[in-house]
Amino acid sequence: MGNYYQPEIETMPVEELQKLQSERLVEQVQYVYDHVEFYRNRMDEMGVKPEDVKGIEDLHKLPFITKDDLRDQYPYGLLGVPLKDCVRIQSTSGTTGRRVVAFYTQEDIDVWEDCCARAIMAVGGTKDDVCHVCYGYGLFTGGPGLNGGSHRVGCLTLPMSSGNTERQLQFMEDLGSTILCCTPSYAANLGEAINERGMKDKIKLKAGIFGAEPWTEEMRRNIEKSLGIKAYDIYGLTEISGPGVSFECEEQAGMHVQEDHFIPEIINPKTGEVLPEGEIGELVFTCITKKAFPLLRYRTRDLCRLSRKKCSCGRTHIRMSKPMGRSDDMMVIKGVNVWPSQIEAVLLKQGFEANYQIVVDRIGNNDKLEVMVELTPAMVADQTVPNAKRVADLVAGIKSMLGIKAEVSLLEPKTITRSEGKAVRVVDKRNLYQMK
Ligand code: DLL
Repeated sequence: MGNYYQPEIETMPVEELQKLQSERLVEQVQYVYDHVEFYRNRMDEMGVKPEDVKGIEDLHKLPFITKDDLRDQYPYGLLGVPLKDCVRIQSTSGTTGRRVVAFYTQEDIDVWEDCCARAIMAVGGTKDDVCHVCYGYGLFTGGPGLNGGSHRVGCLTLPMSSGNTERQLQFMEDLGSTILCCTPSYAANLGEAINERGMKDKIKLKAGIFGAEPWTEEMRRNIEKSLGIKAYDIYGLTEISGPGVSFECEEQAGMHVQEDHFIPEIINPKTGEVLPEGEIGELVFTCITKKAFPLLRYRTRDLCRLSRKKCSCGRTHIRMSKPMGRSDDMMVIKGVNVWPSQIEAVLLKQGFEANYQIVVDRIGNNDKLEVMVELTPAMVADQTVPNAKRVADLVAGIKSMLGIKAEVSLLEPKTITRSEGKAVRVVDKRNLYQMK
């Protein structure tokens, strides 16, 4: 089993890294032009020839590719190799429209698992660890990706998949799980279950690798407290490979993008203009090593910022901030741009847990924002603060965050269904077509 902290790559001086990216990009552009008719047509239409791309400074000359393109090309339109050279498919969890199917050669799987192994090493994982993976297995990339990474590091891997909390806790206790991999909402649920059963001292967890959905810093603190661990963020998407496209190091201050494989850009989602480092915009990725499903300038719809600031862990790979939401998650309520994560931040700041639901409706011409949140058991026990005050504080907090008034209601603990994978927290009854 290898050492998947790869300092010769992960701490490479930025100029060398960019040289490597340029070489790989030039090769990759020629590769997709030669192997994927879709790209050849797009580039021909735009009058761009492969030889016009001489390095990363020419990336902007290439066309973007969107989720709609992937859907139009479903299933084989973007394949860069004959189907017989593919060994795996994975698929997005999308609930609307056609699913996106991504293909992998064995080498693509190796790169992906390497990235996940690096993520596990970055949180202190070694072959002495017991890595408990309760992301879903199957078409979703979470389980297979972290599972493969865990094998590469040499951890004892528990391929738990999601759900069945009793069984999760039993294995966690009996087998001494030390690293937990799941969605942050499921980590919060496991923390709740462990504390309810008074079994925290029987759990050996030290770190968690949580991603696949947005989560706030407040939620990180709550999870760290309830599980007694350090909680690290991991990001990725099926189209680009899966988890491990970027991940946090011990600094917990942004996720290092695996730049030897993926080149990130931030663009203005409305105009497509590339934005300077530090500005918030839509994240775009170009894969420079993938062969079966080679995406160039793929628009993720995730909104975040990039930072080249030196990280004290020694890694030189650029960091991305936590995605603040997706451009298509953004709701326009009473003319104001609202991301669910902003409401979550207010709830958690005021001592609530991330057990909430947001309902948006339109009565006549007026938008109505309703936030329902569970009281915590501690709040129920504490009679000194009246619920009316808790509601008033939340209404004021949301007003000050968003500038709009919400109707807030408090629910009894455990009334909102717990999620085992990605949580669904917003119900928009207006059926509007949101920002594309
Ligand atoms: O969610 C891959 C993954 C699995 C990532 C396990 C991390 C851990 P998809 O189902 O294709 O793939 O969904 C990708 O999920 O575009 C983001 O909107 C969101 N997402 C993923 N990671 C994060 C994160 C997996 N750390 C979509 N924070 C992405 C916020 C995230 N959003």
